[in-house]
Amino acid sequence: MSELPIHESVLEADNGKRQAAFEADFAALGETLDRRGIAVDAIVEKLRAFAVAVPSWGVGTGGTRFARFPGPGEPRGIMEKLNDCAVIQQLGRATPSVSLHIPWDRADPAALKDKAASLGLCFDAMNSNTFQDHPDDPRQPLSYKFGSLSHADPAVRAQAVEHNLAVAEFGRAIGSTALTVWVGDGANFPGQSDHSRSFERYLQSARAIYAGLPQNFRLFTEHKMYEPAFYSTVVQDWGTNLLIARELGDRAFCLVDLGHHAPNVNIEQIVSRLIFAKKLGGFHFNDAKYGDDDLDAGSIDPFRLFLVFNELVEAGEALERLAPAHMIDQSHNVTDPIESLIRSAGEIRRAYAQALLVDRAALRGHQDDNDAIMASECLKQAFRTDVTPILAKARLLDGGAIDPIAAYRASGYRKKVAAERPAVRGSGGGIV
Ligand SMILES: [Mn+2]
Repeated sequence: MSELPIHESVLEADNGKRQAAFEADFAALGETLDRRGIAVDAIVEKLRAFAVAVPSWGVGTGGTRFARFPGPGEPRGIMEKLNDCAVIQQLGRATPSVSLHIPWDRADPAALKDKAASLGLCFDAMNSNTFQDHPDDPRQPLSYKFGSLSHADPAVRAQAVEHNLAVAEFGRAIGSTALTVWVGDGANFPGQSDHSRSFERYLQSARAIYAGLPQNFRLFTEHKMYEPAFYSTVVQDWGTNLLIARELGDRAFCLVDLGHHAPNVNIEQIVSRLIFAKKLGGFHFNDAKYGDDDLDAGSIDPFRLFLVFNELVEAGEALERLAPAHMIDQSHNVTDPIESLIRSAGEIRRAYAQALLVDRAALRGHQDDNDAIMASECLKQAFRTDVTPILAKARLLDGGAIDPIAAYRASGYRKKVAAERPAVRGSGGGIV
């Protein structure tokens, strides 16, 4: 039944080389945590239960506004993308689901379901696309150049609504239970569009999508400060996003993409507010230095990622009721996308593990005593703890690799698929 892409012997050999050192490191960390009153095995079990979805578009090489440099062995369609996603899951054991993007991943739903099942994968939230035109789709003849859900022309809005409902229906057929909507609608110049009227039109369209969703679906709306619109964006921040989610109803939630905020914005506080409002729908994890850079999660500011998870752990039961979706949303320009996604999934779990180590009773005591230094140190102690052996243990117990990137390199997978998948010529910009 299993068609896993990496041969078991490769995994065993690589793990075998690392087993003794790993065991020693894990035991040492267990002792350290024991002195802090933390049972290491309980942390391992929580990590094993924590999954994050891989984006289908993430396994291809991304680009910038200037150029795209294709990598060897790029997947040529959704079935090959699923093979690559299976490598990430087989070695990292943190990514059992894949988030699809329509129309890029359109295929026969039954064939998709069978393929995913054979690889031990399932499908997470669906993503619609009304930020580019679809000349090959007879159902979408109108252009989104000047917007989609908020477009001035009701015919364009209707087309965009229909596309979203078709994506949800496609998702229902493959077992997905959520639709993520991000629109690039906005203006490049003051006066180009009216802030109020464009938002009202957006809401009207969003209501139509919400009303037409399958009963078991959640709707995630994603805010983004700028790009492609450079003056104003219709769903520009979490405040507007919260308005939308509240306006639509109980199954509408806000999606937080970490790269979609102004530099230095306190994202963890936004997360806290959305939990308070019971409207945190999920995340698109990535990292950024300047804008929506879509770099590997935790690669620029791991402390911020930790602080986001600190809010999630702090929320406890309130978060369990919300059950936010965890998804990666990245673009890989200079790395092997499989390696980047393995690394990101690991870093996301690392932040979660570190957040689980925070002594919450002590932290509250320091907060109530106004002891700023000790409260801050309480977080820093958890963040400074090297939880690498815990991550490895969680992977190992689920049949993964102690060092997944090393095992991937040892497998020769990229070389093998490069021979099977002819190189595609570089195209223009490739930000997704
Ligand atoms: Mn995103």
